[in-house]
Amino acid sequence: MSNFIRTLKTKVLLGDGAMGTMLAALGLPPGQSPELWMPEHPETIKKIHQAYLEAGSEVIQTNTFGANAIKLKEYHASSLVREINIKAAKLAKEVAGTKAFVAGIVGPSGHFPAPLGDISWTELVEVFAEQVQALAEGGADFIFLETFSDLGEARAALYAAKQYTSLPVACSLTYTKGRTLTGTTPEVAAVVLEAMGADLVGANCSTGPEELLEVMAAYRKATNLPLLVEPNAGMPEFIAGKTVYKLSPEIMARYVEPFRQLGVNLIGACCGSTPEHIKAMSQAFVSREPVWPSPRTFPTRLASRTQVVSLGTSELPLMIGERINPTARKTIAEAFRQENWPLLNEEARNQVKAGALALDLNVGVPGLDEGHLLAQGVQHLQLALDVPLVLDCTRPEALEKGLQEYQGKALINSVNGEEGSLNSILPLARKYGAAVIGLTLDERGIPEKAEERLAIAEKIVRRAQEYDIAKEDVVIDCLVLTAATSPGIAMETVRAIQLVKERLGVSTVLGVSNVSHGLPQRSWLNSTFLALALGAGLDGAIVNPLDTRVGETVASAALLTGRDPGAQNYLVRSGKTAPIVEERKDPGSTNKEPSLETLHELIIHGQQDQIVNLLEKLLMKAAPLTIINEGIIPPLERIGELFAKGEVFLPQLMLSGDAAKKAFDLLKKHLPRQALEHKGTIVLGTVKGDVHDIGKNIVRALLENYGYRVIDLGKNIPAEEFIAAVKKEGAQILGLSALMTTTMVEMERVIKESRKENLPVKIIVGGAVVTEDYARQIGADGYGKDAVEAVKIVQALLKETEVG
Ligand code: B1M
Repeated sequence: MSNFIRTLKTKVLLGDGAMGTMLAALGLPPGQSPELWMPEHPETIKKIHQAYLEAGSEVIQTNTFGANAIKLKEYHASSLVREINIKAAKLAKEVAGTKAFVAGIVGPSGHFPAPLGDISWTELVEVFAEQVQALAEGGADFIFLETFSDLGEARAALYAAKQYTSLPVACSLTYTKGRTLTGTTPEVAAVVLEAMGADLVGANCSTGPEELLEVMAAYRKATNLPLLVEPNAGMPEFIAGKTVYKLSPEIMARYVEPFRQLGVNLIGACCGSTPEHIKAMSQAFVSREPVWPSPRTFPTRLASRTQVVSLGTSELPLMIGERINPTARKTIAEAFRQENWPLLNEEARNQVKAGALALDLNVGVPGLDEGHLLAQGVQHLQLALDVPLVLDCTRPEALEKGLQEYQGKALINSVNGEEGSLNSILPLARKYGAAVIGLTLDERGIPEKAEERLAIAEKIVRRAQEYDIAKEDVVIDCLVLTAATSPGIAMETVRAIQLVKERLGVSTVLGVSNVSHGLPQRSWLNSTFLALALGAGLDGAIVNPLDTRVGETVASAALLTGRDPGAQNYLVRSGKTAPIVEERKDPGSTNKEPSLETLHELIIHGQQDQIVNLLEKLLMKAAPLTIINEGIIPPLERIGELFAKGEVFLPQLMLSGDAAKKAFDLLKKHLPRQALEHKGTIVLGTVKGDVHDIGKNIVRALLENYGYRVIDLGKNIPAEEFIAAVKKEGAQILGLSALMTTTMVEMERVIKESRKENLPVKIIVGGAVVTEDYARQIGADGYGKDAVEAVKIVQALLKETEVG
């Protein structure tokens, strides 16, 4: 065990505060990279480390937050990664000596993993591996991954740190309203990161210490690992052109003891904090003794990016949907062949709607590339649904591809007692932080007797533990053969489950449907056998959730075996009580009524596949502009509200945006072309920093349909580009769109710059947050509340130009 971890076990350590805030105060020019500034100013960096050390910090953080190849590329300096990280670690070490530990800081790349973003797992791992190796070489005592807002990216960074260094690794995410940007809770983070091998987990940055109290309490509930917290000195506020953090050293100090009492082991501060904050915090400790939770064990926990589900003796039996499996289903095999992800998503959604709390994903179609399909399947399913996935694949190379893409804690289906299987699958489970199903078969096949199956189960558990896989992460499947060939044999499986539960105490799962293979009325046999297995202690079943008899059996057996206290689940399932959490209404399957409400639902759920079909029908009843105004805009507003309330997260927002775009792209072809009135050229775009373009595209389509020449520059457009285009195209009108309060200020800049150049152009602005007042205030010539209004304003402005 490293000295750092040993120390943490016995003493709560004090971290340091902000680097950026201090650098700005000591002369870092605005817009410059702090990491690239460092080699020329080593004494300034050391001065900051020294100030924190003197204030009481026992952990000093390297100035390397953005020192990865992707961030440095923005400054054409990606070749300097190694040099800068080594240098920064050495500088920190020189100051820290033996008085403090050096944390090798790694910040996010600025890109989300695909499909949410544009970067692959392999690229992310390469980028982080380069940085962590250099930090280790420079002498860091541990790697500190901080301010991650996406669990997928954090997983890649953690993987790189564990695989490419032998240092302990701390991993910290940033939270707003209890979730990261892409919807991860502290509980999910704890489960996933612990399984991936993190040595310390926690939260930094965020909105300040008050909110992080609850976040840290949730972490402590979910893990026995050491915890860390480093809050901002409050929410950043923009006052008189400057970013201000309002929490004083005294206020920050008040949170030190509450954090220690919650069980946090490393307490520091983030943006806006200074050595004064750290000094006040160091004086606020009543004791340095860590507060550890009383000893406890956890059930088997699986997680998606947003939720944890548990499997174990005191949990409700877990229903795992079996239907995405091409083995006996031609439609599924065909869907994989065609890579028809909408159909597979729908198959998945239907199972979840029917009560599945996890989904088995089997992509094994002979002749197809299983690794590619598993990776793609994982990407699509995890974007569309919140339930954890069970990766049903025994080919290690293919399985590895799926595990890389999975952003939660998967369940691998499966390993068995054969040496080849144990030696290839267990290391993958360890490396990628997955739980694993162990099948009770080996080189000799499936043993007949329950005792022999127990022996294989014992071997699998032991071997998993040798690979450092926790016992609770091994789930035993005692296997059932079809009752058609040997009717009595099913009871041997039931006996094996009982033995495994009694002797090994691990969780159990069972692929149930095999029992009825080749027999009529399969549902009778499946549900009866399931009831017997649940009675023997089965914890989870891989079943067809659409078979209502199966769902009813699970709910009834849960009640009868004492796993459903207060019969809460039973009452919900039997329709006697409303579900505690109301599900988002699901539009369900094919061939909807062609109504605007259906279009709303499809956009809210980001279901693109049925949109074209629906629109074709809707266009027979309503004008394209009506469908845009009444069918596309209201659901986007609704999803925006849900997003603002923290009820949906960025991935869903993106899916809805994509669905709306698809609808709009079709509708715009149907917009009637109007007679040309005053021909003119309009340069249009969404301003810098803003990637919203649906509204701008509507404005463009209407203008074009009115016969104007529109030069659409796209989104995220800097002022200079707008100005250059106006000059080049000889445009009479410049149209600016912005959707966020943070980017509408950019409009003012564009207007100022174009006025400075005396451009003979009229400027019109618009976008959700822009008001007529604001438009006037920033000197725009016109404001369009919506696209129709925008056309009218353009017409009027062009008339003015002519008159002028
Ligand atoms: Co984002 N987003 N989003 N988003 N998003 C909003 C705007 C937000 C209000 C949601 C919310 O929190 N309630 C919020 C902004 C909050 C604020 O600043 N007050 C927000 C946020 C915070 C974000 C991110 C920061 C989220 C994050 O990462 N934390 C991020 C920002 C990324 C960036 O830009 N740097 C982000 C990302 C995204 C997606 C990429 C996922 C996606 C956009 C996809 C795309 O556009 N290609 C998205 C979406 C879909 C939305 C909402 C839900 C819908 C926007 C939309 O298309 N509306 C939105 C919530 C909302 O607006 N209620 C939201 C429909 C569209 C037709 O309306 O664009 O207003 P609108 O256009 C209208 C009129 O305003 C006018 O005509 C159009 C047609 O009638 N108009 C003009 C527009 N431009 C005009 C120009 C003119 C004249 C009229 O003259 C030139």
